[in-house]
Amino acid sequence: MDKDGSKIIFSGIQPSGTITLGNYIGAVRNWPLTAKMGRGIFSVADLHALTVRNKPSELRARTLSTFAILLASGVDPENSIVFVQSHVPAHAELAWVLNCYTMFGELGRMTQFKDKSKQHSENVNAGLFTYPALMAADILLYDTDLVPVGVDQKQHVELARDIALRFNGVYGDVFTIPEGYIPSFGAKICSLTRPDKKMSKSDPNPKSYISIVEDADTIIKKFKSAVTDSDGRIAFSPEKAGISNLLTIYSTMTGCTVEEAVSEFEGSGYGDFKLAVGKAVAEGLRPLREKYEDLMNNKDYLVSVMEQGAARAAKIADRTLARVYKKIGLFKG
Ligand code: AQP
Repeated sequence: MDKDGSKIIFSGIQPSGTITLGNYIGAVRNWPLTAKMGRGIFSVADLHALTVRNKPSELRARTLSTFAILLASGVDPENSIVFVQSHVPAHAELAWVLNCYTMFGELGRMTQFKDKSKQHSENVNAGLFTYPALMAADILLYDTDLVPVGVDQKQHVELARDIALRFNGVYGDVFTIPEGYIPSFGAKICSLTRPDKKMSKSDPNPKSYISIVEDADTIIKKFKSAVTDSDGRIAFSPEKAGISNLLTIYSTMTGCTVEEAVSEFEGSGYGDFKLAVGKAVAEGLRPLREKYEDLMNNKDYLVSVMEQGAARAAKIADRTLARVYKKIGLFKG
């Protein structure tokens, strides 16, 4: 809760690739909407992106472009705070403290840890394991009430709550207990090539995801090659993961219901349907893409917004960290 009683809404995104349609529908497009309920605080979570090996120049470039995408998606840096995680050292500092209040067993049960350990079996590092403690620090530093995320992050938000409750149980009401804000529809957009898996920005196969700033032709081409099934019916059901995913994308991008989309395409072939979904997405993302291109041509502006965002975020975060350090007994002369 903010000083004036308004709700605090916090979320972040890793610059581990270019923001996908999944990230956008499941999380980012809800950020400016939820920010209207109170004060939004949004971050490019670059420290989180270190759990995999990055080429330093690419990580730097992706951090800037992710920041630009957030602004192009409607996050307003006047009304909300938008910043890069590593520019506010309190995140790493509180993460260490919270590591000491997070149980080994809890971290081991995290689905994302299990999935990513399989995916990157050559580099199962301690950061990958303790990622949720850093995410808890991100959230708890700002007395966050709501965390708008996709369904894959639900478990991590729940762990942040558990950590906060455990800490408060020992030291009193230090942290606000956050709640996840998961959209009722579109919280898990699936891969275009493997519709049983979620769409991910770090997927090695670029055909599996739509980057929200790629050109219209590429977007349409990727939808044309999206994996479907062989029964030829346009229907929404668990057995038809590919078609259901495309219906979800179509309805979230056009604002119609799934039932309306199903009746609109009744009798159409898959080819026409996929083309229509591709066109709707390419058209729906056009304003965002144009704004993004403008912003990327104005790096000085982006850097100045980043600096202001970090200063505003640090003011709040440092206060919370000082409160925590005092409660746990760290000596200050
Ligand atoms: N496929 C998805 N559908 C809906 N929401 C999604 N999110 C991610 N994928 C989908 C939501 O996007 C936000 C930012 O995600 P993140 O960068 O913190 O990491 P992630 O959840 O691990 O997303 P990716 O794209 O899969 O990244 P990589 O490939 O690096 O692991 C979160 O709110 C997330 O729920």
